[in-house]
Amino acid sequence: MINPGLLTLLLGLLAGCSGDDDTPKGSYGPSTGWADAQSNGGAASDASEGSAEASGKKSSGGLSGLLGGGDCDDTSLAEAPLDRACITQDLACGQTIDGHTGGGTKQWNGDFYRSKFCTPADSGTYEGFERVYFLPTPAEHEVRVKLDSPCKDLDLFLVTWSSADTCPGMGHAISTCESDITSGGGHVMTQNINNSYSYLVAVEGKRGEAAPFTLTVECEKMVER
Ligand SMILES: [Ca+2]
Repeated sequence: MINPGLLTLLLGLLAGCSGDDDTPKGSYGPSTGWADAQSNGGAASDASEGSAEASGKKSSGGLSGLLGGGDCDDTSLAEAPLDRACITQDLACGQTIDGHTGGGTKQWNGDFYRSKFCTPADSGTYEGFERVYFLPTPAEHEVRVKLDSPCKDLDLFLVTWSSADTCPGMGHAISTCESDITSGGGHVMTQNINNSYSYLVAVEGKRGEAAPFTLTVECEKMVER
C-alpha cells in the first residue's frame, strides 16, 4: 500500500516537470518571457518586479544588470558614439542591450512622430535626444521589442526602414511606425509575414529626459496556418 501523501507528492513532481516542458517559448508578457530575460544578470533578481515598483525605488531591479545593478546615475553609456547617421549600433534578434538617451541624435521630434503616425496628437514634443538602433529581422517572424526605462519615463518607437546607413526625415515616406508611449517603458510588436524587414528602434523621452534604458529583442518564427 503506497502512502497517499507520497503518491500525491510524486504526482505533483511529475506534473511540475511536464509543466515546464509545455511552457510556450514565445509567451509574451510582463511576468513570463520578459521576466526571464530580466533575471539573467542581477543578484537582486529575487525581488519581484511588483515589489520593486511597490517600493517606489525605480532604480532597483529594472535594468538588465549590464549596467552594474541598474544605476540610474551611471552616464557612461551616454558617451556611446554614433556608428553612422542617426544609428548608435545594430541590434539583432535575441539581443538585450543597455543604452542611454544622452548623447543620441536630435533629428526627430513630436512633429516627426505624429506625421509618420507613430503617436497620436498632443503626445509630446520629443525635442531632446533620441537613441536609434538598426534592426534587421527575418521573414515569417514575429518581432517583439521591449523597453525597460526604470529611471525616467522613456518611450519606444519602431520605424520600418530599409536603409542601414541613412535615417528618415520629415520628407521621407515611412510605411509603418509602432510606438509605446506609456510610462515606465513598454513594448512594440510587428509581424513579418512574407518578407524580411529592417527597422529603426528609437528610444526617447517626451521632454528630453536623459536616462539609461534596456532594450530586448525577441523574434519568433510564425506558425503557418
Ligand atoms: Ca528628439
